[in-house]
Amino acid sequence: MDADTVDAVGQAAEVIVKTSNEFNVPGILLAIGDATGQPVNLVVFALTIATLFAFWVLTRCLGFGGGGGGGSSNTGSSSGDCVLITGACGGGKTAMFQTLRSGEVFLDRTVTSMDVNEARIEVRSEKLGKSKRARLVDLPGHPRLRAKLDRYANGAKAIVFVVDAVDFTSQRRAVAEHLFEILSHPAVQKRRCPIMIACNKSEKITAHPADFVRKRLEKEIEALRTTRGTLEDTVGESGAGAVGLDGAEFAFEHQRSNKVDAAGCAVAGNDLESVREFIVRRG
Ligand SMILES: Nc1nc2c(ncn2[C@@H]2O[C@H](COP(=O)(O)OP(=O)(O)O)[C@@H](O)[C@H]2O)c(=O)[nH]1
Ligand SMILES: [Mg+2]
Repeated sequence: MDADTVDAVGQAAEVIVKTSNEFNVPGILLAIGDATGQPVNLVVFALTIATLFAFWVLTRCLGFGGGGGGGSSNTGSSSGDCVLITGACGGGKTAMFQTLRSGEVFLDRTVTSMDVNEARIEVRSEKLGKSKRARLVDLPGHPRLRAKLDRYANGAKAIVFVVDAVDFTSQRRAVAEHLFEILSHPAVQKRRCPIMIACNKSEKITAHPADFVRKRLEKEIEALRTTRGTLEDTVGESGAGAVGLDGAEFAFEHQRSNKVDAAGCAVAGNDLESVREFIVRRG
């Protein structure tokens, strides 16, 4: 049970106590006890459990207590077990989400969408010989990523950052800015979310290898760090956390709160073992 549910159950217990005072519940229970031939304590116990259970089911159905789903909740999936799939538009997030969900390659059927896709699915890594149930969230690339991240980061356990490995060079600045937002996000740091840079479309001969993408992103983030450091105090007013170490050129391994790895993958051909392995290990 998560914090919201515990809270809701607490409120339910209060209602039961109040109601019992108003309606002379002890008297009614005595009558039920007499009629059923059960000791009154047992009847009270059974009724309390039934009421709490009904209340819990009700709170789940109404969407309290962590469900996310892109609704109006400002905490996203607060149960803390989300694997966020994020990155710039066109990288293949939705194709990856749908392929992981259905097990069938899902290509050329996606339309650019601002909708958040969310599903609880079983992810299997053949390499690890293990499966894990995880709640996947396809978080669309958005100029105002921060708003979406704020909504979902509090429930994130791990992040798959999808990069188009073919178009990477032309998009590298925007991709780095996007990743910077994630790395500096207070909730992402606080929750110590592991991050996988998934270099998608690797089946294409023109795709850049994961190591190249990783190193190039380190350089771009270093450049951003320098400009942002002189423009604003990112650690101060914005609430963002520090990225990298003072006095050292940026490297992902300096990111103390988040382990960052990069690996190639391709939704095409369902070559997603690196992503599945990451989710099973870290999700
Ligand atoms: N060649 C190739 N194309 C892909 C792959 N994954 C996704 N795509 C295509 O890339 C485009 C954008 O994919 P989409 O999932 O909508 O990207 P999103 O904006 O990140 O959600 C679509 O035309 C996909 O069919 C891949 O592994 N290889
Ligand atoms: Mg999409």
